[in-house]
Amino acid sequence: MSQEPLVRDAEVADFRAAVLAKLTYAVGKDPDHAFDHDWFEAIALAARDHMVEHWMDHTRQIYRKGQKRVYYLSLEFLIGRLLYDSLSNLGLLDIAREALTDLGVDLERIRLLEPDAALGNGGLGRLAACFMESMSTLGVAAHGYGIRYEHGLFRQAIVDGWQQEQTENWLNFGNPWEFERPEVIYPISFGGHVETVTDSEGQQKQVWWPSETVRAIAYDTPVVGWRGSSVNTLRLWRARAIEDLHLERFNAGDHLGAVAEVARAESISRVLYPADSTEAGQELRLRQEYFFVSASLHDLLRRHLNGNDSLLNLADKAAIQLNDTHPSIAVAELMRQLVDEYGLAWDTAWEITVNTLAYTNHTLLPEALETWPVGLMERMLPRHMQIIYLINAYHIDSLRAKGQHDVDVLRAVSLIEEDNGRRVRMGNLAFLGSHSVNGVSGLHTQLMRSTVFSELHKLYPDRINNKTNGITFRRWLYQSNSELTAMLVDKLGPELLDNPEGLLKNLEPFAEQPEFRRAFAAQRLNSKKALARIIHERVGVTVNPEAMFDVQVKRIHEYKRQLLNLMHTVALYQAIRAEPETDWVPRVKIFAGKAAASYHQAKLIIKLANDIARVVNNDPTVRGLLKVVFLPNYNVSLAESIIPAADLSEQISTAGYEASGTSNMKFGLNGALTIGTLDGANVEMCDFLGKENMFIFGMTAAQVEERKHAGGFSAYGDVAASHRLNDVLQAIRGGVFSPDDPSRYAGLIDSLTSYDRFLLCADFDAYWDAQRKVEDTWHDADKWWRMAVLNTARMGWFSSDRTIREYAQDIWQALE
Ligand code: 26Q
Repeated sequence: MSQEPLVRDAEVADFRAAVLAKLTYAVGKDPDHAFDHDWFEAIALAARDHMVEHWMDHTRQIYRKGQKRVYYLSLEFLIGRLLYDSLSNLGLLDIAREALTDLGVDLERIRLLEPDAALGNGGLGRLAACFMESMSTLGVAAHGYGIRYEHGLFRQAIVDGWQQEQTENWLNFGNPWEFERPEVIYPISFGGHVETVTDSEGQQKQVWWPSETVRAIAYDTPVVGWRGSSVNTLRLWRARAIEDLHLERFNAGDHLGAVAEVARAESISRVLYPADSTEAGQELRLRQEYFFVSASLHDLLRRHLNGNDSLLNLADKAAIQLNDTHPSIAVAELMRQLVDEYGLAWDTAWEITVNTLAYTNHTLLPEALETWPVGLMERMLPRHMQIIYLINAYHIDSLRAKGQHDVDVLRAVSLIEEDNGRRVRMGNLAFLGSHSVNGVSGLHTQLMRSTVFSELHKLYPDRINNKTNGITFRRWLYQSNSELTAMLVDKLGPELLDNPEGLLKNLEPFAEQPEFRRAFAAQRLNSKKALARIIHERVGVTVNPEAMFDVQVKRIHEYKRQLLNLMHTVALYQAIRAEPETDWVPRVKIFAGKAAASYHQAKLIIKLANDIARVVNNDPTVRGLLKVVFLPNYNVSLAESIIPAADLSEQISTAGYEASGTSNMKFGLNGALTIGTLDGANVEMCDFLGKENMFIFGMTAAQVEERKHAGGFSAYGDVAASHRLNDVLQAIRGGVFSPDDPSRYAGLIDSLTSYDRFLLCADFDAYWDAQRKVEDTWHDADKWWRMAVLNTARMGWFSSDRTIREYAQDIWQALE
């Protein structure tokens, strides 16, 4: 950005003065005695002031224009740090850096003090954060709604190779980005019973007499778009007890009981559920879901009525997107508010509900599809259970009226699952209550139509649509890889930053320039050196930055097949030992990711990675040709350091199981090459990049399905057919990596061979072969870096701006 030097000097001076004022009057510190954390707070508050001006302008403008609003309901927003994000989008990053240098403060050092806002588990939560940023960038009038968890996702420590969960305390030093709104408060009720009463006009009404009420209090965080374009609000709810202390009980001498009631209410917003797939229905989780949905719907209906005379036009003025089934109780709650609280007729309310709501599905894994026991629902939300029964009855009646009497079909589309204790199927509820149901990649959407929702799809053939995920380039390129960004801007011009979707492809010709390829490789080496320092600091392993950095970072899950990668690691280790004279490509295998606390198999895989790392890293015969690193506590900030430093991106899920993946896009954008299966968005990446620019291997989703039907989960045949696979399994099973407990992995390997649900053994040889192609390509540096540059050049379509534009056009009708 070229700017008049005088204007710039003035901006630097202004920012410096603003930071000093915040430090003095908001933080209460003298610059001479301020700690780094005080500076962080002062800088954040100064940046926030800039946002607030845009925020108020933007809000007034939306009001004036009566712009349609988009509400993104999500139990997770995996935000990470906000300091560079805010400064960068406001165009203040360089100005702030200079202003602080004048004060003797290093902005980069201060940046590291900010705790990650880790209010999410993984891909789904990070997607919500990318979407919030893109909606602000595109000027969509959006509000995110979620829970202000006091504790985000647990901190992962690795102790003796095992994962240990520690409490995360992101609010310990306060949160300078948010505004508490003590006046925005709603009572949220639970339990009790429902009574049928007849009103003065002889109409029957259902009246819910709840047994318990808590308060939801709003906390707002402004979300600024690129170039400060517009600022939206992320509104997170905190649960408080109705009374801070139950005085009557306290006075009666029941001191503990008085406090317990408060604790029960406030536990709702205490902690994020650390699972990335559903576990047995837990009451507190359902309380969280209902709590934030009810507060958000009250809030948005009230806002609607501030600018409109009635709720009849709600669907014209508001779109509500449900991020997975987690907020799907919204279907029943919106019906309840419209019918019971606002007195609308059932049919009118149903039409408004369906036209306003839309649902995004993120998984097909049967064990991850949310269902709740009918008994629990009846106890906690008796009126909602009635409404769900009624929706179901109308739904089934309408099918019978159309001549559908097939019991299997009726069972499949029912909201109630009858066979495994009676349970409410939240996926079917969200489907029926929405006008749009979308998947997150082409393949995933196709599989939604042919598997879990096949019967509902036949009834509503236009409802399922695809919206392939995307990522915000601001965070995942401009902020996390400023060096590469500067190189791209140098070649393609500063307009690139405003239109990477259109302009990134102009990089293609540079793939043919040896000089540019060298510069591209040199830049990567810088990022790798920085990561090598982090690796040394965190796990004490020295790695060679010239080696190939082969990276798999994501939640640990069997379908993502970190174990397959570890099996390749062992095979490589054995091959290097067997043929020391071969010209092996030096590699660093980098793993990171958290396992759900109760997911034993995933935790054992973490232990195995650490066991393999210890043995391989200390084996002198390997001569440093192979290093294995498990980096603890993977989070957004660590991802920002790892992704720019990756040469090879591992996206190796069993085909048909990864709904989309989004780190695959982040790696590709930063110029890493992908080794992967034809799963999720890898398929579309392959379309855009060309299959010659990726390393694709393994069974297709169709082949996986076929083998499933043939009952082929035994891996004995695969093992018998592959010496290499057999050697790997023998070594792990026999305790080569666990001499302290030689049978530690016997169960893991035995279950893998007898029932290989995710087909690791079936894909092993193909994976090995693809890894050899990776090495051949690495040996041919010209080829490797040409491919790398083309990866960056062709990723423009994977911007979340493109995704949001599609949502806004096709689902929300919310583009100006
Ligand atoms: C549900 C009930 C109770 C407790 C926890 C949960 C729960 C929480 C989080 C269930 C699922 C999740 C998260 C799922 C998730 O992250 N899915 C990922 O979504 C990404 C964005 O669409 C995709 O790219 C990934 O493929 C998908 O795995």
